[in-house]
Amino acid sequence: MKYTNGQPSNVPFIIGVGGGTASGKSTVCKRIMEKLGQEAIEQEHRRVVCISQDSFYRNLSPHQSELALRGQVNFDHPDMFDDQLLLDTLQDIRAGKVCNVPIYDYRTNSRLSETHKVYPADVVLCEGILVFYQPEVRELFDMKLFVDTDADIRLSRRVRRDTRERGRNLDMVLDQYTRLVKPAFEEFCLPTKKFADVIIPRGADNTVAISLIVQHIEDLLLQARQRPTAGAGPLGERRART
Ligand code: UZR
Ligand code: MG
Repeated sequence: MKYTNGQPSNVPFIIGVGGGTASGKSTVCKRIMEKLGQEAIEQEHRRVVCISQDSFYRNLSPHQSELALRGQVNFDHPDMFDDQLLLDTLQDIRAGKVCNVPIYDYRTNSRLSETHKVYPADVVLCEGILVFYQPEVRELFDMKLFVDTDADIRLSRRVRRDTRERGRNLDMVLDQYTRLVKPAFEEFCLPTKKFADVIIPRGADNTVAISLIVQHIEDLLLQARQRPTAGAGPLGERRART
């Protein structure tokens, strides 16, 4: 939570969650949401919301789409993300606006025509492999977590996930991993670990770290409820409904 003149302000607290592919970023966020009882609440009424950098992958040209089907596009490179759209979205989130976030389809490597709405909340989690890469985006986070999971565990998870959920075959996953994913992790993602405030070893298996973060978020939510402005303005109205 931000303080202005010693008073807590209505600006949401934004937590960045970085880390290598299949390190457990999405699962860490899911566990946090579950433990805070947010998953059971309708989207519109949640006090904690989660967005993913994957939603901000750029649309590919027809030629790039063809290459992507053959595993020849480097999706782990920072240029693949629409940083401006992520930046604008985070700024809108800070301003308490309802945002439309693209929905990404990993099977076709493209954005779906529909978007999903992100409603104002007190705490926002933003997860992705390169969320700490661009300085302008990085500066918007009030807290930075880095999920640090061994490379062999990440690779085995990635193989399972990409073959089961993302329509890939084993050869393609392994080839893409050694040729593109691993070098990009070392060049672009790993160096961002130094920006983290908290490093979470073992990802979602680290229940102690998750509990500590949940405790911290609960404190933030409690402070948000005690704000003098509670009951007025968009956050107050939303809180009144929950
Ligand atoms: P996480 N990715 C795809 O596989 N297909 C796409 O269309 C877009 C992204 C992968 C991307 C990256 N790399 O490693 C991963 N590749 O999604 C990031 N190749 O997702 O953080 O959940 O692992
Ligand atoms: Mg993920």
